[in-house]
Amino acid sequence: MTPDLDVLIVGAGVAGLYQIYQTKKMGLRVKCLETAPKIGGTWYWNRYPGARFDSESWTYGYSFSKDLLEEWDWTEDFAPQTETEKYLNFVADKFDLKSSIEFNTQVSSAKYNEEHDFWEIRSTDGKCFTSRFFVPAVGILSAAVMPNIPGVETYKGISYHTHKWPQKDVDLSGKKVGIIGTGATAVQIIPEISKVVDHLTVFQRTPNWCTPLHNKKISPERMREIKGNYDEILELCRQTPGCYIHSTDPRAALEVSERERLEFWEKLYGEPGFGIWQGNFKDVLTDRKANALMSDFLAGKIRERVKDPVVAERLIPKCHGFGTRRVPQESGYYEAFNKDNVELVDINEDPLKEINENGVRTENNQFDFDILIYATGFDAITGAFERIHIEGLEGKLLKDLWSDGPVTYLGVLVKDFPNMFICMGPHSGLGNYTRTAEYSVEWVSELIEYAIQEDKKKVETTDEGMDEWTDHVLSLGVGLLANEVGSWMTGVNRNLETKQKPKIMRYSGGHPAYREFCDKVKAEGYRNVVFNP
Ligand code: NA7
Repeated sequence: MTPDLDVLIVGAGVAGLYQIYQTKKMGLRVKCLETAPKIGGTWYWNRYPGARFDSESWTYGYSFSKDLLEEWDWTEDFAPQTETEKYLNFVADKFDLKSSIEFNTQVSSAKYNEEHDFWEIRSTDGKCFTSRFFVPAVGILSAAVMPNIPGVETYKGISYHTHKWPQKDVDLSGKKVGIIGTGATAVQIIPEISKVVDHLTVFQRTPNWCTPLHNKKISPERMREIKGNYDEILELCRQTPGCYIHSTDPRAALEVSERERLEFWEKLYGEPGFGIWQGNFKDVLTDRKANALMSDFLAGKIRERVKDPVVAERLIPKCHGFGTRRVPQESGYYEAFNKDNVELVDINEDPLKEINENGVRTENNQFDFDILIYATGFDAITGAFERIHIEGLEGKLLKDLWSDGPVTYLGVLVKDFPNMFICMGPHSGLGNYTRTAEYSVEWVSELIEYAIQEDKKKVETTDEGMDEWTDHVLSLGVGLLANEVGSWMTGVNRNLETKQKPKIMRYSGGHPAYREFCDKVKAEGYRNVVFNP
């Protein structure tokens, strides 16, 4: 029995779209299943006010087509969601990718059929697709999570999770609004909606170290200049650990004078984007003393910017150092708390008791709302994979295999799940998403091409491969302060019983080293990959 398809991709986001492009280029039969009615993934779903890039727009676009680079104009250094969604549609139309996508199709299970050597992929509406190769490109931040607060289902007003923000405009003007969460999403939405709502109550459990985005418009002249420099920009991204334009400073914070240190931090604080996180002194993210000094510097900034000293203290993180959780990039976040219509409730001081039909009840107060916003994040990195029943050989489930943390070879292959090639999952080289996704898609596509050319029915890894890679990822992660702290980056979600302890979820050797490793595996005839076992 031959399968309907050569390659079935799940997810039409940044990675999935490029995987369609590559698969079509190889002349294979491809289909992509997408839950949403439109393409875009992250950039389709997260359409809340203020949603925008934290990576420079002109480093985020696809690089595989010179024409595309030439044809597309970014209008802001950190493009808003609307522009990015438009960009992805432009790409999909230009390369005729949409005709390969089945929209409104949510995958519920993927099971390897051992008799026929193909994957059977089923959707919630009862369809079944068979495919030789299965490429889940489901994203690391796509499984949204509601808070486990008692009574959450009883609220009678309007409520939205930021990830499921409606297509239509939401009129927040003159409304009493509550928002739960103060992660990167909340930090984008709060200043934006504080301009229109009658009153905004922010429920904060853990403050974050937020740094200024310093977004600005891109003039047509500057865009022309950027286009002329794309080769250099993309090469720079290739060389930096996270594929951003920012790269770690070779100096150590503890080796330079206090004056030099503070001057450098002032400079970084005044510059756009992730430079302050990705381009800081080399010891800031690994040395507790250096990290504490940097955190003190930022605490000073919060105290300067927030007028009420009590509110300022609430906004200063006390339980984790700078950069050990994802650094939210802000545009007027701290100033929002200087407004009369914005109130910060620290739920450590006044614990959140329940959500009821009118709003939120804390130990000391009842807060009634017209609209309640859940900016409560995701079951990150592995969540979207685990929401699909993925069953490999002998009934083995991916979810069970990963219950103690992910195990993979290169973040791509998993033993006993033949012909499944994960695109941008745990333990892979993550960073500036498009830059890193392009590499992963190309590596996977070459493996598919090789298997087809060599007529290898089944492609798998070995126990040795998974042990080697998983040990390597775990050893690289030791010493990075972020891996000791609970956050989505370490797979912690306090709403989920099984996700309470930090784990090393990301490859932290830097993308150049990741590429070097994967290139070498290929050059060695796909070491630790077995064909037709
Ligand atoms: P995050 O960064 O995971 O933030 C979620 C926020 O919601 C965070 O402040 C949580 O507090 C808070 N939260 C979650 N559940 C609860 C409950 N039950 N009670 C109170 N507060 C809660 O998600 P984002 O969407 O902001 O950002 C995700 C990434 O998407 C972002 O980093 C970008 O890369 C894009 P906690 O910190 O757990 O105490």
